[in-house]
Amino acid sequence: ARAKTAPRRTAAAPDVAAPDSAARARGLPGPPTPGAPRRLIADARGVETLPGETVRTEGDPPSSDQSTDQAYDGLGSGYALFWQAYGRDSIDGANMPLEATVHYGTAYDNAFWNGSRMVFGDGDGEVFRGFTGSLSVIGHELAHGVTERTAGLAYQGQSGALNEHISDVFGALTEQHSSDQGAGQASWLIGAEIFTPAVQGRALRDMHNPGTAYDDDVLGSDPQPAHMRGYITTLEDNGGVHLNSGIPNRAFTLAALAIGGAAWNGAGLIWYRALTSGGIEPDAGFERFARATLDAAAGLFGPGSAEQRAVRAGWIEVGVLT
Ligand code: ASN
Ligand code: ZN
Repeated sequence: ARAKTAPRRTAAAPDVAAPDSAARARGLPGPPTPGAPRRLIADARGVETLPGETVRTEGDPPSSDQSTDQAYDGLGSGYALFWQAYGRDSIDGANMPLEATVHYGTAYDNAFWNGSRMVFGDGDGEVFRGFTGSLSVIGHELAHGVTERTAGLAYQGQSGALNEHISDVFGALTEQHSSDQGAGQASWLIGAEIFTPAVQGRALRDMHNPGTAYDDDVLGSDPQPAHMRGYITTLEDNGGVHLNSGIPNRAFTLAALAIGGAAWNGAGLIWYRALTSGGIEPDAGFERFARATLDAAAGLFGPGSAEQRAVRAGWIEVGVLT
């Protein structure tokens, strides 16, 4: 079934006026143009100081640096998902510039959203390669910005695991959307590209089969649970936000696969509406969010629709709803 309210919009004609050249010279983006991203990539050149030096802005040709270009292209793909699938114009819905810093720190084994920009390390070369090498990771970090500007899910405990889950959802969907992949062909892997061959790992996380992405003996990390009975109570990782996200992650993939087609149009649209329709408070837990997805599915596809039933079945399967 099709969504009752088609959120897709076509991009507006590009602004005829070229971005102000003085602003461009300072590395600032041109004026807002709905439907077109304004990307700024900076290079920290191996230190942990932000933002770093601006090296590529919107419309610039490819640079000579792979990480810079991966970030630029990846932000373009993330922007395209939110605009084309949901009609959302950037992180804030108002064409906010998409800012990223690459080559952050030395052998830095992570990527993050700092409240205003996405930041990517190069990895240590032993376990991790550069974090810009994975489109699902770039989409994950961009989505942290969207969550912050919408539901504002607090990064602790269940709301924090939901925050992580939302980033995995739109990270995976960024990759699927950019390669026009159906739910059935999707890998559901987050960060499949960033382990070195020395590591026995397929990815950072497997959304469909949580806890199976890598061997925990190698990296010394607890596996993700796939059901509420495995919910992990810990003081580490803000209360296990990167672990317990496995539970809603699996609910999402089950719903997406049952609905079929391109996941950004079905389950992704339902999740986007649940996140942004105003019913989710910053301290929301799994059950509250699950009910918001049922409401969103009913609003988009109708109460009792196959889509709504698929969403409910997903949450029941992982023990969040009964
Ligand atoms: N890569 C992690 C994330 O984006 C960094 C963090 O824990 N904030 O979730
Ligand atoms: Zn995250």
